[in-house]
Amino acid sequence: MSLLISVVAASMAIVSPTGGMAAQGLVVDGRFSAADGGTHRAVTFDGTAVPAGSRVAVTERTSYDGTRVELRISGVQANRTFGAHVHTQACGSTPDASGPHYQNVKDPKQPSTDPQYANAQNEVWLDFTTDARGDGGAVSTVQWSFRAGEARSVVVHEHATETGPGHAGMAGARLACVNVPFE
Ligand SMILES: [Cu+2]
Repeated sequence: MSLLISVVAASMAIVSPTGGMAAQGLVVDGRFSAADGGTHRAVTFDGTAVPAGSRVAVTERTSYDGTRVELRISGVQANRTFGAHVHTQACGSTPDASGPHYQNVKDPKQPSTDPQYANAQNEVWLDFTTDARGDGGAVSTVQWSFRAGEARSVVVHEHATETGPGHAGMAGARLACVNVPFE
């Protein structure tokens, strides 16, 4: 936690050479709780893949040239590849509550499985593979900023994100979700 905060604090000192706008950031850090209908920062729907008590941290850094999102997870299933994305809605007591993926340019056809829209430049993809301890993470950098209030969570999925026509953006079941008020 303190390390992540210091990373963001350092980034805030960076000043854009063009606009004079300082970079800004936020950190969300916590443990997954079993989805029991209560209000939690982070919930798991699969206690085998993402045990209650495992840790998650999401760091967002915004600047004049785009947005960088970092996901760190620890204590989940070891040696496994998970899909992960920024979603539009907050986490809820059911996996579907987090809504579709956030898209910079919205696909008029939802759910979006067209690679022209469902791709890692138009969405924020954070797929990761855990090590033998069950720790893993990913960084995504995109050349745009989130629309206020439209990106509200990171969802961890069953498997790596697919990219082909008709399947793009799909990553299997939603295993866990962490609330992040992206700005
Ligand atoms: Cu997703």
